Amino acid sequence: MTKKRTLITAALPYVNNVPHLGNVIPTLSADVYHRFLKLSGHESIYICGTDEHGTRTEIEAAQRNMSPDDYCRELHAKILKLYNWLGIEFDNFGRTSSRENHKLTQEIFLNLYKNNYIFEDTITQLYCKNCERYLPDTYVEGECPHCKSGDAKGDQCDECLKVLEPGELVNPKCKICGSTPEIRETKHLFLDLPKLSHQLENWINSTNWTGIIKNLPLAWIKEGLKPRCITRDLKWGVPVPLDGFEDKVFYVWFDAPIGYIASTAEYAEKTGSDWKPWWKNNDANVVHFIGKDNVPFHAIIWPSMLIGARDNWNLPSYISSNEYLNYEGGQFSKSRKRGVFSSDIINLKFTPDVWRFYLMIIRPEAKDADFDWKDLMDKVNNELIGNFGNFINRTITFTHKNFGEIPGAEYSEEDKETINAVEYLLKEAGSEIKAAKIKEALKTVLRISDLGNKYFQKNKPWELVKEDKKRCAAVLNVCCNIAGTLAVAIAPFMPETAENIWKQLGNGDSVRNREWKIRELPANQKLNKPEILFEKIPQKLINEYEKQFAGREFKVQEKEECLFEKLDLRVAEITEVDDHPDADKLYKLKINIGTEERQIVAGLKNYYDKEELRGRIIVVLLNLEPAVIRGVESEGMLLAADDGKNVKVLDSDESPAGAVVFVEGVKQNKIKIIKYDDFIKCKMTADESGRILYKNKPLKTESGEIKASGVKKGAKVR
Ligand code: B3M
Ligand code: ZN
Repeated sequence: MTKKRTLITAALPYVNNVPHLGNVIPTLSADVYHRFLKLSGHESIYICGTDEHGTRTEIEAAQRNMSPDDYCRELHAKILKLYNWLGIEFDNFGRTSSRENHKLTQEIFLNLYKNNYIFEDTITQLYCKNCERYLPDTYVEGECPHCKSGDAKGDQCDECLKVLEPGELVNPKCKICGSTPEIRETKHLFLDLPKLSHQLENWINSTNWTGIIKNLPLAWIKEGLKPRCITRDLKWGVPVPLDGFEDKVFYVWFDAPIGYIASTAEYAEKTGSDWKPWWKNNDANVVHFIGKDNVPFHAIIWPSMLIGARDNWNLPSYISSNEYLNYEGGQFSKSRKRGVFSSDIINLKFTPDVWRFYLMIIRPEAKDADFDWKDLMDKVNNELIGNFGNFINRTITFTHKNFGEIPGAEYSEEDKETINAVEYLLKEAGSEIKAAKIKEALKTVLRISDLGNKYFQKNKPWELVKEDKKRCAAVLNVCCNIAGTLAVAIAPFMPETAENIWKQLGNGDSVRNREWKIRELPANQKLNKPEILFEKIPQKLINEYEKQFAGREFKVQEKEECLFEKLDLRVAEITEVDDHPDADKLYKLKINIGTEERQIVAGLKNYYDKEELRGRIIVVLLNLEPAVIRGVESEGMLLAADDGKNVKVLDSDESPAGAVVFVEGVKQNKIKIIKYDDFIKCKMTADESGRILYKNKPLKTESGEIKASGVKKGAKVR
């Protein structure tokens, strides 16, 4: 941090997605970092915005009968509102569709072109005849050619992080209609990454970075960078300023990072300042906060663009990349209504600061983390309230009652040692934030209040007040100053709480005008009325939220639709049972369906031993969209009946593996891929003898009926 100023960015949220709590991690981390830099007197600005281009926007806008611009403007405002609610303070929150971004994107492109880092080539692309459009990136899915993961997107596999070119996907499917797209040839522009590889390597080697942000680019360079296609056949995007490319626009990931610069330019315009010192001639640090799936774009492609444009652009000084946040052991899923999204949290009973606290204390720093309601309750009730809140509250309440003000003091040796220890911890927390170890820093702040509690407890001011009022005054003076220091220390993480403590301590200004230093509050400063900082979270509320966000399968009322005809249900035999390497409740099963073997993941560990499952005849849903469940591919789903207490697999002893499961009178009309959401609408329940009924008719095969023995009548099939 030798440079005078720092520009901070957080990954630009896609305008179409309501950010879930995992998406909020980089945004919030950057806010903490920014607030800290300001408290330490370092000039910094925080720049972000919405990432608006791409097919998805085009389609969603059309479906609403809106222009992409109107549609994006509306969503942009919505997303900004959610972030504001969380107390995230951007200096500018721009839009990648802005005029400024169009201009800068074309400019940077033309420089790259002039410097011979762009070339033209014909590529094969996926075209969906049914939808009459080329299918870029987010609208195809298929198998990753590298790691074989089943749900790779068109431009990247989230499992192995490899970036993909259109057409590389194995077994691609159109996500709009499910049909298999055809391959067509079109002319496109490429960024010549191989040509830039050497300069990129030198630069990466010159950084003192560690971890993924250094290792990933170096590993890719060693393997040999591939040219990157930077144009797409779409309308909504930045037009390509080159003859012969009038009907194409830039690939979203080409203009998105340039959006950081464009958003800075908007900030400069707003404030009547110049944006260039933030981005040129190495005068400023540029620090990006992102999730780890964005590392290739920020540590390889983006710096290569800036190097190749040769215009004295600042390269990133640091990239803080966080690992993934899971939701209660699985993934967040908007379509399955699983997990908490930023649009939900404003309606729940916690304050923005409580969310900020929990998200930062579990920040997936060194490894993936899990959002877990019970853990949230524990951390808030025990660490935040039991430790931090308790210290502040007992200090201010006791001092207010007995002195009404910050008492004057003569410090003992022990007092001085305590103050030094606090000072040391505060410095440590500061260094940790600077190194983007935000979760560690928050833990260090909690060590300060822990130390305060121990000091309070040891000195027993409630006895001193009767026996030695002078000593009592000194002890409470130390405690008030620790509380004041904590107000500053917690300010980047919990800004409202910080102001609240600061005010209770009798200060008239805002804590944000103060410095990252140990406090020396003036003796005789009048205290304000003490107030409880946080409310304890009751178990009942947590149970409620757990249910509310667990996903569709917990909802009782679901619109009934005849979907049975679409299900491809078959009898299968379990041939192998293994533990899922990464999840306590799951098994990895190999199943034989007569014509082939498949692998599926099943949550049966709490209900069956491996031996009970091996060789067992079961029923599987074959056309469920394949999923990767905590890193293991699952091609289908095993059906079980669940009465709330017992979970039993469906079976049919008489039927051979591969036998089709049907219901008399329902004509089969199977589709290729069925979504879980649609499957779950199809209500199947057990009767008193364990037969499985759909609309009062039993499920069966040519050889006999399907049963689930040992569940109560009404058990639901899932
Ligand atoms: N729009 C968001 C994501 O991949 C993506 C980030 C762009 S940052 C320039 O989560
Ligand atoms: Zn299609």
